[in-house]
Amino acid sequence: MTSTGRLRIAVQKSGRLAELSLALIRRCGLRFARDQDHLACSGENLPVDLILVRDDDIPALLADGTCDAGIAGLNLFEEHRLANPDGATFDVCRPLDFGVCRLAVAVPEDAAVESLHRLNGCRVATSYPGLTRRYFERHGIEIAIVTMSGAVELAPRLGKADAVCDLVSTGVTLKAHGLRELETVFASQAAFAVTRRELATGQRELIEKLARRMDGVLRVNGSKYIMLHAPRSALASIRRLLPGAESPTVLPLDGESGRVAVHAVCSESVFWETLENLKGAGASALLVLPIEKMLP
Ligand code: PRT
Ligand code: ZN
Repeated sequence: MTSTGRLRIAVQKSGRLAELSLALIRRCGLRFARDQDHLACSGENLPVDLILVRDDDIPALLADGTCDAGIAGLNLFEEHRLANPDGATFDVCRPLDFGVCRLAVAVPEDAAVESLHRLNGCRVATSYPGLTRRYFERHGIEIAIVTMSGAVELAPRLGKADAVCDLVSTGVTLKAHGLRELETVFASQAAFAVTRRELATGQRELIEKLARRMDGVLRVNGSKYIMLHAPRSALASIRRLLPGAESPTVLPLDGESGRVAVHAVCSESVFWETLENLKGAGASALLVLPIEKMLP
């Protein structure tokens, strides 16, 4: 807890997670203004300050209690935990469905390496020595780790390593560097984590409130509210066509005994094909609406 009693949440200042982290916090109802120095944002309607830092610093800021909570990649949280086995002083509470990537082993395209075991005795360049070591140890493969803070993809070409273990999302960067992906070492995405240091009751409650709101935001990601009219006789086939809808609401239509209105929350994407199929099954007056928030 900070001396001011305000909650401090660490988020990436700029980079892949920065905008999406702020957008999520905004959708949780926090209004904030950037401070003059652009190093923090002050919450205007809740006692929360957002501290804008490099993502690599976030696990340590939570571990030592400088910040109370934060958003960073699971790759960084787990790497920090492995590097500090006695100091697991934060809890990863929620994966957040963005910043999805994988830490993967890759080798030069023309290398005669068809399985991981062929890397026995080889050098592997990475920025994630802890995760990489754990993976190879679990597979009983001995490697020498070459730790690099960036430009890992260049290591084989520079003669520094035989393979790399680096973050991948589309795989385009690996290809551009003449590398072939072999295996996933760790599946990652952005996550919300909270310090294990002592917090005042009000602070803990505020974190829990924000975490519940994050759940509400995540639940509606990609969900849609569908409204349509249909003949009562077509209800069964229409229900089957509604993507990921649990129990639709069926309402009578005034003066039309054979027809009903159907309202449903669909947890999967609603494509044009879905709507066309619904129409084919007898539905009319179809409306698809975005859902902003949802509490169970
Ligand atoms: O300045 P700061 O230290 O805050 O940022 P950074 O440059 O260290 O990190 P940044 O913004 O690149 O990534 C932040 C987090 O985003 C990472 O810790 C991951 O959790 C997540 N993430 C998701 C990724 C990627 N996707 C990703 N593709 N992080 C990095 N990459 C890099 C990867 O290292 C490689 O260079 O993108 C390249 C590969 O991308 P593809 O699409 O070509 O496969
Ligand atoms: Zn970083």
